[in-house]
Amino acid sequence: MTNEEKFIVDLEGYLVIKNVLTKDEIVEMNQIIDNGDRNGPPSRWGEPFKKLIDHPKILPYLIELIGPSVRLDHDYAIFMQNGSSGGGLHGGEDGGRPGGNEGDHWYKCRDGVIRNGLCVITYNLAPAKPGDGGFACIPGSHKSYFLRNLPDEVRHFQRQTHYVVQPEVEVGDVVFFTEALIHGTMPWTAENERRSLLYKYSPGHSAWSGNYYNLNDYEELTERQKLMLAPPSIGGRSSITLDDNKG
Ligand SMILES: O=C(O)CCC(=O)C(=O)O
Repeated sequence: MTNEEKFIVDLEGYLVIKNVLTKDEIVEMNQIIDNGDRNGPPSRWGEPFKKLIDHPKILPYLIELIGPSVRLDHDYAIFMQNGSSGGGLHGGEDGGRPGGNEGDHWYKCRDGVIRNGLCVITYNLAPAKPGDGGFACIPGSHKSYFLRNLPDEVRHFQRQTHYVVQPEVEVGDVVFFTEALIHGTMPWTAENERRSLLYKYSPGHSAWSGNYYNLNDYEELTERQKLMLAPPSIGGRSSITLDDNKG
């Protein structure tokens, strides 16, 4: 992760990482999706999807932004057709709503070290051009003290404002965002289907999802993948490292 990328994550709460997936990876995953039933978490759709658990180009970001105990909390796919309606803006440290309980949504930076609660890595298997819809967010809102002041009509995309953005992505790009950021899904207007795979990570001591991974659901896992799929705990965890052969 470069110094500039760290600057952008601190400033805006999200980051577009270009060209993470190769053409071969994209073709293979799209073929599996074309021929498959699209049910369950994508990490169980076969080898190319399992590799995304600890993709070598993404792992350095996870370790730097969530810490060396990072674990995969849950994963799912979003498919949208032209006219799909999406979902309103949400997230933020308290959900941005009175009574919000989004306890795992937080962002902190101390002494130059960034840490987050639940974070998302979105793999894009289809492009989202300006105006297509899909992922949208309010850059910088992960540090806002006034989330509850967000008007409902903005939250539901009924009124356009300059501070809600829909980042452009090309096939193979990844969007990182912290769930402390206000974000949501705009209605999809493109002719092509939206195909996004969301792999969501938490620090090793915490969980957003109440369902933990069952290692028996996977044919073969590396030691590192086993560690990253482990349920949350404080004690008894080995650090995740960039070394392929270790945890
Ligand atoms: O990618 C998107 O459409 C947003 C997904 C979302 O709302 C979430 O991760 O909570």
